Amino acid sequence: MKTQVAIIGSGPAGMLLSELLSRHGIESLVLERQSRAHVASRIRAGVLEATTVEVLRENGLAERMDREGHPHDGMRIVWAGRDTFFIDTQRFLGKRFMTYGQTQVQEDLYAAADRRGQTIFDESSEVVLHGLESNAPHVSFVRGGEGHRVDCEFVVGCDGFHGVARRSIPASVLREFEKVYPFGWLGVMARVKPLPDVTYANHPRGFALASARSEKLSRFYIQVPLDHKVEDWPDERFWPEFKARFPKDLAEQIDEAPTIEKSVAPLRSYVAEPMRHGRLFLAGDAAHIVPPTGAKGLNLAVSDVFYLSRALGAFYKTGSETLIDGYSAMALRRVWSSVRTSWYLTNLLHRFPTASEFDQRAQEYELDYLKSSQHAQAALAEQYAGLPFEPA
Ligand code: FAS
Ligand code: PHB
Repeated sequence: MKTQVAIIGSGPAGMLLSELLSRHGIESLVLERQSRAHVASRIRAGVLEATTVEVLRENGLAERMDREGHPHDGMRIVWAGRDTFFIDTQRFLGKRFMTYGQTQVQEDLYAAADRRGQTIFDESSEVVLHGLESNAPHVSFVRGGEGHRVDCEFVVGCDGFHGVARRSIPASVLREFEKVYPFGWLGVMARVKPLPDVTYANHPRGFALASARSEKLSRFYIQVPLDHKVEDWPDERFWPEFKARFPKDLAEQIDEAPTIEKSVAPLRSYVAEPMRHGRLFLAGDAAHIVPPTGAKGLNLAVSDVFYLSRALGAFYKTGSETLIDGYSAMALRRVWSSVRTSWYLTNLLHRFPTASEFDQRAQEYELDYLKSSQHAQAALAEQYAGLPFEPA
């Protein structure tokens, strides 16, 4: 088989990339390890930055999002059961963000791929990348018990943190930066009305987050110790603990119902540099992971893909390699900005088991400063709503 761009992974990065490339008239082929049903069933992110919303709208991918998604003027921070303030992205920046599930984004991307006849080889195993330092790379894989080969001009690793692409970059070239946090998040989905705002809580009992999927479906999270599993958190334990971490006036607004999904995820910050090696590019979780506190993971996948599709579009249209040569540095400027913001919010809002009294005091005075300073709130609002893309 031949194609111009071989994409590894059919998550949001891979599927959005195939869409944007097709709009540049560039042919691609997607290789995915899992079944389509498995990929479509994953429950993950829920906040779309203003820039992500723009990319989806400008590429005809936002009809359902605009119908079912919920725009927000900002997000709320509450802490220690007393103080509360609103990071008003609309007032500071004239920008709103959207709550709309990654699960729905994935479905919309698959539907668009079907409409344009995109080639997606699900359940492909033993994917191996070859000739990345040549001008004629190829990808081998096994599907339906048979070996296959795809000759291409570029390979893009959209295969997530545990994928094969990043591991195909020589260790002598790759630089990795990592920070692992001493706690995880328990996430649940429940058919109850959401709070009015996406609300982050810092409480002596630990972090909690109330978010939304629709008027009748909420996504809730609490910080849990690293060794906790879903089994440790039956509903009868989750609901009182979750509500205990919010001020009384908000806790009273939280209805209870049987949870319909429950998962525990560890938290880490991770960046791999460079995001390009020869004819291989990395995009999305293949290159970076952020703690979900800043709601950046999915949005970084979108910004990587926006930059890369623009760069490949210029290459195929004019032969210029300027943007593909500059892709890694440009993508990493936004990646590190989001990585820092996610790290900052994780430190601000969680209770660290090893925190000293000094650490705790410093955290509380940072919250006091954020509550009292419009400048500090504007800076956080700018990061949370999503920085503008850099011009080509
Ligand atoms: P993905 O991991 O989504 O997709 C990679 C794809 O590549 C997968 O389908 C995988 O099957 C495939 N693949 C892997 N190896 C392969 C191989 N060798 N061959 C072929 N295919 C291969 N972000 C937020 O903003 N907010 C959140 O609340 C949030 N919660 C999360 C919860 C969990 C449990 C996880 C894991 C992530 C969460 N994230 C969250 C981050 C998440 O949304 C990612 O940022 C987003 O899925 C990134 O998309 P991709 O880069 O496409 O990677
Ligand atoms: C979500 O809606 O799933 C969500 C919202 C905000 C976050 C993380 C997850 O920071």
